[in-house]
Amino acid sequence: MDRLKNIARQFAKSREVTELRAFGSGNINDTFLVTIADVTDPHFVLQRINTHVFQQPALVMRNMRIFTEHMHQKLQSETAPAGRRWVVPRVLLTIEDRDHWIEPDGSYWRAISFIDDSQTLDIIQDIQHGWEVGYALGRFHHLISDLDPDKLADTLEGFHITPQYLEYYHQVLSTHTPTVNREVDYCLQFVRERQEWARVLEDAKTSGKLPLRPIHGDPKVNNVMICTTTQQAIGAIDLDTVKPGLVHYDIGDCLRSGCNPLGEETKEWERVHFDTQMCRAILDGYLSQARGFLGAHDYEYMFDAMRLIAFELGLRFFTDYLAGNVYFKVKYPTHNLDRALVQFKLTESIEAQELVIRSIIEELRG
Ligand code: GN1
Ligand code: MG
Repeated sequence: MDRLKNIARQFAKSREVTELRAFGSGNINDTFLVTIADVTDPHFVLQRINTHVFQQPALVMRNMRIFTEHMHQKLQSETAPAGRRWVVPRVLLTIEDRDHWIEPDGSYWRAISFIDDSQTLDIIQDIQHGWEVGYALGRFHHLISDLDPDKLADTLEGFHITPQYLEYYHQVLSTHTPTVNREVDYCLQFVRERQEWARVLEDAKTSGKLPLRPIHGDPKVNNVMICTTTQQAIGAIDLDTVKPGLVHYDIGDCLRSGCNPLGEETKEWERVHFDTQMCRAILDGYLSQARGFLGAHDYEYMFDAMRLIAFELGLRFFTDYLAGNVYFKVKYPTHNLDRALVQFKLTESIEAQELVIRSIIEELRG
């Protein structure tokens, strides 16, 4: 704890660090909420960037600066939707004016401002929350849509490129022999049956149907800040994967996360299902902001995006279980297997409701 406080002091500058506690439920970075002796600004967020995942943390910080600057300019230059506020977290600097702090053991730390009067929720609460989560993604895409994607570095190569996750999966399978039980068998077969289709978004990208745009990369439910007074979405956090990609990765991720009422950490994987009512609310919120920049192909691939990103996350969890839990943080050895089962069940439910989901998309595109 003393060591952590000492790191926090680099960003607190002359203000005393009075409290520090673990914060949030991220699977990659370690996050802490720091309280300092400052009446107007008493908190900030301290994070250790996982450099096993983000091997070039300096690029992550550079992207974050470019992105934040763009957002602030854009917010100043246009009128916000009526009665709405949107907040972009600030990168805090150290005593030496750096955007990071490196410990003697090589660990890489950064700090960002805390958004007051707001919270994030791990599981979707109700239809209104769903609409707000969708709105947040739409607003985010709108605000970032005129940022030249070439200005952003690729901080995580292969992120959301499903065929590459499949390649890695086969590599892991060839060197690690899993103990086969009912669950593992279900997963192995699940992946086997969907391998060909898994290229769907990459093929659409290659053929020019879907363009590269700046994206968030990780717009799951608990990365949307909700104002505790108005219950409105007021920002998107976790900006490490802001980089060029397909908005479909984001749409799929937002929906696979928001339409799973049991949440991605449930142990009751056999009860997992995709809630189409929630899908309508999230898409409605999203399209209220995003209609302006989406074209016919974008709508055409929305169903595949939902199905694919749920499948892909299941594949990533399952592969990590097989590889010995080297990527995602786990609380017990079969944690990633349990998480994979949840995503595969969700994928199955999306597949079973294809017609309903497609008709929701058709109806909402207007
Ligand atoms: C990881 O660390 P966290 O929880 O924000 C992962 C996402 C997954 C998510 C699943 C860089 O995000 O892609 O969707 O877990 N981030 C990275 O909860 O791999
Ligand atoms: Mg993340």
